[in-house]
Amino acid sequence: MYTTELTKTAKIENLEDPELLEAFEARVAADEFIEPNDWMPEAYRRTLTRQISQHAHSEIVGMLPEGNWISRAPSLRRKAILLAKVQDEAGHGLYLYCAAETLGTSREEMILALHSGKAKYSTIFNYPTLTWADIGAIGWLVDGAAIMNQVPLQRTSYGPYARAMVRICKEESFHQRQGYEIMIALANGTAQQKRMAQDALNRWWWPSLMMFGPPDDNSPNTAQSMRWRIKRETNDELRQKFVDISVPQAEFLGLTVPDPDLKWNEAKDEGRGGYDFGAVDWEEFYAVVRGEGPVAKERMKARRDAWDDGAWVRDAAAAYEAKRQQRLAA
Ligand code: BYC
Repeated sequence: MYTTELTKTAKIENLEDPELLEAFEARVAADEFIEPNDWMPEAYRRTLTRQISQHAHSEIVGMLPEGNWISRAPSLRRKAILLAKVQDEAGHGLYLYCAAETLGTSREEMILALHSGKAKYSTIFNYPTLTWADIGAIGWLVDGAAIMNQVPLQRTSYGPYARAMVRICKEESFHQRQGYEIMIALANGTAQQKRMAQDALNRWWWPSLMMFGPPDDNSPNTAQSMRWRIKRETNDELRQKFVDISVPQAEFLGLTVPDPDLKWNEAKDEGRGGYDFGAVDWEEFYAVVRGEGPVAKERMKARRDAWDDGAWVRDAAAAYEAKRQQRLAA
């Protein structure tokens, strides 16, 4: 079981002005957006900073597995599309860092927290992209899981985060389609291409289910985040929806979901039906969260090197701004 900073600060909440807290909770309950200058409980600020910065880090680290394939995409068309997608992820990271900054933590602090291993990023990006089919599977499943998680975040209670999510979701939806289209081409291609597609599905299926986070009964943050409408659906609810949507998509491709326990259950979800699915390997999830994923070291090295290599650009921009201010003051 995780202990988090949030649980530690839960006690501090009691020290906060009860009237302010009550007014805040009433606004959240009325589905009003909380804005940067509004009063908010420290634990709300802290959990949002944690979640939004982790989300921003995921977008930026998420560029790496795909960036790897830009030079090897099988055609000019595929290359142009992949370039645009990777560029979109950079944009998502930037909107999210901006949203997180409105809570009072600087971008530099957030990035240093990532580089020191203090801040997390999505487990999914600690798996390698071995073949071109992985780029299809990432678009289809990883972006598909991301959309499932992010559509409800357009209604999250913190205004800047909700607004950033609107544009991100539009772009993620295009990403998901481009991935599925790669899978369609491979699944309808030669026997070897179809095997590649199946192999990618086998490798990305379970890690994609892990993206939604631990099961609700072992998720220390979900209950409070649902109360404060930071999260609008729980980890397990979203995971179930993802399985229900993705299984027919795999069937359409003529591929097999690598889960022998997968079974349609008519009675599930208050009679609407849904899939029962096998047990996720949570030991693997926690190991990857601890930084033991297959390519975790490589990913962090790439991020730290990019930060170091870009130091001259930050210095030049800061020097330019200082000069501009001097000129304005003169
Ligand atoms: N990976 O109490 P819980 C993308 C951590 S990128 C790593 O359920 P919470 C894309 C969690 O942080 C997708 N860590 O937490 C980009 C917590 O640890 P701490 C990224 C995980 O926050 C490029 C602990 O486990 N999307 O879309 O209520 C290309 C307990 O968990 C993970 C977002 O970030 C994980 N998978 O719920 C393609 C969406 N899961 O910090 C695609 C926004 C859990 O307390 N984030 N942990 O020590 C969220 O919706 C929520 O933060 C989560 C977790 C559902 C992820």
